[in-house]
Amino acid sequence: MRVDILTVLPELLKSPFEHSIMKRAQDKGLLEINVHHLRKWAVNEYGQVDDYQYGGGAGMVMMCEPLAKAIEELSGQRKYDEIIYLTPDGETLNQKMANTLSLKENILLICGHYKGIDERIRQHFVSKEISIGDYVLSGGELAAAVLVDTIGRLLPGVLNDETSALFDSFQDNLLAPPVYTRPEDFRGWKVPDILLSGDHKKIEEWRHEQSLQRTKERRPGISG
Ligand code: 6GU
Repeated sequence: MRVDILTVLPELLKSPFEHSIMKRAQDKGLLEINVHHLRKWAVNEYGQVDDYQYGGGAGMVMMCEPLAKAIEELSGQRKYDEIIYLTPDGETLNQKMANTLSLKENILLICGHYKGIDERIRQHFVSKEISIGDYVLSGGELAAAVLVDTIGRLLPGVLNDETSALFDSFQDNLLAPPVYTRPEDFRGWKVPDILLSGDHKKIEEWRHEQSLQRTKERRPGISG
């Protein structure tokens, strides 16, 4: 999968992809991430990409021209399956959306800043709008990093058996069960006996039961 990202803060999008599983995905050639500085398509020599909003009010709006030119230039190089605008008023990201997006070949992400982007870009170029939750970030970059991470780890071949996505929280609409590692007794806090029993069938039943219980308590809205 190839991901192109349009941003005015490319620096924010470096380190999230340079470690661990995202690094491995890229090293294996399964994920290609290209970050593009929107100022490359600025309207003047000062690098302007935003302007005051019509109707008045505080806060700048990202202008049509730099965004349209950037999107058109990038779209000329490849066909995007989705052009996604990261915005708090988009559809809330969940595991099902991540699963669906992980099947795409090319996606373009647009990171908004200030008051957001001119509505006409949303109407004429954007195919999907995504939020990562009901709270406000100062820009779309951290949301884009979250989106790419959640998609990237689902690409076939990225995770191995030990990190398999099959056992993630949400993969079957259930939260993950609790996990423990050595020692068996830490300050008198014991690992549940069942996990030390060696009875794999019983252990699986216990884990499933824990998942159901957690989901019921913490996500009463979703059904397992
Ligand atoms: Cl995608 N962008 C911003 N600026 N804030 C957010 C968000 C996105 N998702 C949740 N909050």
